[in-house]
Amino acid sequence: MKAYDHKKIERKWQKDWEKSGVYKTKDSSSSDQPKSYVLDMFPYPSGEGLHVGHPKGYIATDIYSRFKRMNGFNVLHPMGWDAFGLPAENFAIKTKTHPSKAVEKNIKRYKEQLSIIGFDYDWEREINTTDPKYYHWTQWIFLQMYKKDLAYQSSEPINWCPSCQTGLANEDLEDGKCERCGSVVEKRPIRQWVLKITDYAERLLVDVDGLDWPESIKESQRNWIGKSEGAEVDFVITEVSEKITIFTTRPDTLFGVTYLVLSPEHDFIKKNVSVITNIQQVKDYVRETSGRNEIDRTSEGREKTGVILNGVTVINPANNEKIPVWVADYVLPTYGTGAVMAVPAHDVRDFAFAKKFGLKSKQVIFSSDADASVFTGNGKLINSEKFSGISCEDAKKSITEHVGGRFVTKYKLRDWVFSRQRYWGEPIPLIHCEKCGVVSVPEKDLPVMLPKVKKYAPTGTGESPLAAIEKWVQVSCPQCDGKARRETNTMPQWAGSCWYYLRYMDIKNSHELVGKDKEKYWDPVDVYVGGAEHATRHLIYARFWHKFLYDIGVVSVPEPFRRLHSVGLILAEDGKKMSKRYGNVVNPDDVVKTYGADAFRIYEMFMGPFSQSTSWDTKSIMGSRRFVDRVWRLAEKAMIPVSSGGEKDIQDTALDSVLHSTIQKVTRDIETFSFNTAISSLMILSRKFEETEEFSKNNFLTFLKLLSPFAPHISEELWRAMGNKDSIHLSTWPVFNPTKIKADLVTIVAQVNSKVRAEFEIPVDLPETEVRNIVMGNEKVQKWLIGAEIKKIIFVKNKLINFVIG
Ligand code: ANZ
Ligand code: ZN
Repeated sequence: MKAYDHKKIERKWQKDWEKSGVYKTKDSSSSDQPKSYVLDMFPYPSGEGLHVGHPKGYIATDIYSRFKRMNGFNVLHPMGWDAFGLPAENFAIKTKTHPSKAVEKNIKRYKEQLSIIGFDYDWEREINTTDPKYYHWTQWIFLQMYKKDLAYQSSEPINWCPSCQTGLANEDLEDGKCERCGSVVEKRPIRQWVLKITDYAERLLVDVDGLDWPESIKESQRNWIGKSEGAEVDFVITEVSEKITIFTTRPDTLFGVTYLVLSPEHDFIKKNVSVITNIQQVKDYVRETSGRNEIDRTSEGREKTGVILNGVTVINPANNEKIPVWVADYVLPTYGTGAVMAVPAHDVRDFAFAKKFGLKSKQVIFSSDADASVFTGNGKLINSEKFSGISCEDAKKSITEHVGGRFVTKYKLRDWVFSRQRYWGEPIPLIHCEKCGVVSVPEKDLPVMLPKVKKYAPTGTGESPLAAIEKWVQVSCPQCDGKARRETNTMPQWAGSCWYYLRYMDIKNSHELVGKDKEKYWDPVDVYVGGAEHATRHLIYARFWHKFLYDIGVVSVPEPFRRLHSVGLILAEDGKKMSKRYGNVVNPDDVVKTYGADAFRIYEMFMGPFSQSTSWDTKSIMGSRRFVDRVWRLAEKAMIPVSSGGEKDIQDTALDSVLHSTIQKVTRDIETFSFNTAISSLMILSRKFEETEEFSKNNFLTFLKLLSPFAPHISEELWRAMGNKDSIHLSTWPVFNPTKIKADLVTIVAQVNSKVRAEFEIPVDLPETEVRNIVMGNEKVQKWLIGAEIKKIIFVKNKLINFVIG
């Protein structure tokens, strides 16, 4: 038998699969099979092409979807391109190619790179978010939101990236910097379209609990939504008949309030210029802090700044004390009421501020640790008049009532700034009419096509480049036919990915975004795989849109993604992130060329637990290739009985036992995404075949089936060479027979006071309680234990159990 020629064989089967359509998804209406919807987070096709880290998740879904198909499921495993947005546009600007051209080219390259890895995607369902037939429906969803008052215009200061020259959502920041380019983000007031995601905050929070997602991602979502239960309390101003309302989660500390703090953006300052006697100083401070980002402002360690408002005092409603009012940027305008009551004795930031400006501090909760300068815990109240002595929990309620406060719930989640002042995005389908105001583009006129332009670089004026295309901008009003102008902002890069998984279900539908029957059949996605970096962006946005679509009856289930797995990064050999910048990128094309797609796939799944990050190691991939070669040689052995006159049914109980326990393990491991341990049992089984003199062809075919999701090419080649007409990938997954599995046994010694009294053969890894039962039920041991008091039991798994008696 010749050596395994991966180049020839892999290409051959890739062509064959494409031609024969083995992976074509059956339409829901014609299928009575159960469905399995397996989805990758679709990539944006960047100019750099794929590196070996990208396919890791795709390999996992490929294995899983093949496994489901062999288990009788109708599988939907599609792929597409998230091609609008900043990454694509910034690349286009850098390389001076029009974004549409660049995207086309990059998609072609990505597809080539994916095709040589041998994925089972049904390419008839390919999605491209920049295709007007696709963004037609992205615009349609926006219009429905607009009609339901979930989209509104705002001129509040928003995050502005000075380099990308566009407004950004909170979710687009990383440590106060633009997630795309790393520039420090400023605050700028710019007219924006905003989506009222906060209307969904509570539902987004509650429904997290029911999701089969990694706990860490669920926790990030909860924190991002950030629900706080607290109280709003009014503080009356002495000098003017006005009040300042604060939000606190600790109304129990009201007797310890020594001053109030307003955010520099607070309306009170603008409205009371004549009352504040040091107004110039205050204005200077407000100007100085405007544009500072929130992360900076609120970090605990940062040096506090602020200015007192002279001429203004307020009354603490708990004890009627007069206290000063300050303005400081550690209070944000966008949370709570934009004003806080300061309790230096029990809040870290208030303490730092009070210390710097020499303000009073009053302890109102008892703490046994007298040295601590700030005590943020709970306990019994002190110095709180008639409330002294009661617990914080009780005081929260009674003091709020005492001061006439209101119990409220606040969320950290902010409404989603949804417009970008950039070219490469979906046009927002609205029209501004001088007479009628904002008017929706009629649904029959969708999609609003993104015009082809020569100049697409951002303008920096707060206007999108589209604003300069007069021919496109000028329209007649759909309502009054008068002069009107199109909205020129575009949607953010996250828009298209909010609902793409619905389109795969019904890609060709031209009158609905998804047909009812198809949606009912396929929804929700059963297993979704992608990077953990999407924990609070894509995964919150998509859940929001899905819930909205649920409310308007477009989808039939309240959550889009039932189960989620995050992919651990593949780092470069030097342990750094793979990046062109560091020159440490490994290209999958080269790896596939040298070692073959099957070895590449096996290697990536064998590197470690799927969700853990691991460094690439070219030496180790040789090990995977050797495994592939071993399988190739084994086939020869399996085929001998056939050529020498018919197949013998060889009985080999030892091999049978390993084979069946491997079926059991691989089945369970694929279901739970434990691919590395599945591969390791396949390797053990292959060695068992090697050690066995003669084995039946059927046993080897079973092994090939188990291997086929991981190594689809070689398994197909050998399967067919052994006389099978149809693809191995359409064959039936093997079922293990428990009676054939003989558990591995170990010998364990039983001791009493360290003297060996008996030996036992027990199954490997038997837990202590079971071993104890077996051993204590045995006469040889029992006679030493009768009447004695067992003081301690020492247990060493698979080795010994020792009873220490008195
Ligand atoms: C008084 C107090 C005393 C507070 C104490 C805490 C501890 P979470 O839990 O994150 O919701 N706060 C309220 N609005 C704010 C704003 N706009 N900018 C900055 N800080 C603000 O935080 C709620 C607490 O954060 C509130 O409770 C308030 O400080 C502060 F011993 O009020 B607290
Ligand atoms: Zn009009």
